[in-house]
Amino acid sequence: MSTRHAVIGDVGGHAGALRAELARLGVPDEGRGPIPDDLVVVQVGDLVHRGPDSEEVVRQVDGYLRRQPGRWVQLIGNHEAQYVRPAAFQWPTPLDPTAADRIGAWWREGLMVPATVLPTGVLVTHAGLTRGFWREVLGAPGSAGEIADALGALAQADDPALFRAGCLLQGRDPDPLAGPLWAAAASELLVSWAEAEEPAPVDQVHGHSSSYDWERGAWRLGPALAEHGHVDAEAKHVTVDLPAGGRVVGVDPDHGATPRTPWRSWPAPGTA
Ligand SMILES: [Mn+2]
Repeated sequence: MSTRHAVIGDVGGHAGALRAELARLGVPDEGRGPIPDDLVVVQVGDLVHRGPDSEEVVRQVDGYLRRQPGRWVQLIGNHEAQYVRPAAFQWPTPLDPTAADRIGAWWREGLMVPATVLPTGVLVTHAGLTRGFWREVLGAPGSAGEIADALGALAQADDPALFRAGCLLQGRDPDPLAGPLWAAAASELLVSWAEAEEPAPVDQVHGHSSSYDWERGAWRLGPALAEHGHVDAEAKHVTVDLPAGGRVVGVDPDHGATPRTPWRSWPAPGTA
């Protein structure tokens, strides 16, 4: 039986929106039940904060990670990182201790990881891997598997480089070494690869931020790069084909205090 891989973007504490999407993917009991046998869910991180039900989201995902290991792949986002190391920023409504402890345990037990590779060889991280980070911090590994292994090794070593922020936290100029939990889609991630003369070593899928502003209906990219982009406004996906080769897909629907609708997970092509 072939296995579908669905990549779910940032959930932002919206349990209802998560369940609705899971139900659409075939999860029974209106999205509360087990993941079906023909489906693997990859969630890009930022499960929590913003919306009203962060604790419920964490409780449901904890059930999948504990009872159906392998059917749910959980990546760490910068909002989960708040609970696995000293907080990088102040959040006005932190998680209750049970949810915070669950996230900490996922990290310690290796149930929450910085990167995964889809069966088609596509690299998935929270914010995307910038060219600078790939080259300078990882040493330019040549394949998605080697990149994911290198990021996993940084996690094992609790290396602060993995958590390196960028302009979204520091409010300064784009940082060429912004890490895969923080890189801004337009100014740090896409610009870094668009400047390259050689093809990117991997295709990528990321959440965290979007190179298209859903609120305003406008690109955050300059016109030359936006010309290489394609927007799926129904699903809230942005695909950019890099000028020198390689594809970057953004799947962050940018939910706020209320969920942005409509939105969908990203079905990994070739795994349906
Ligand atoms: Mn994020």
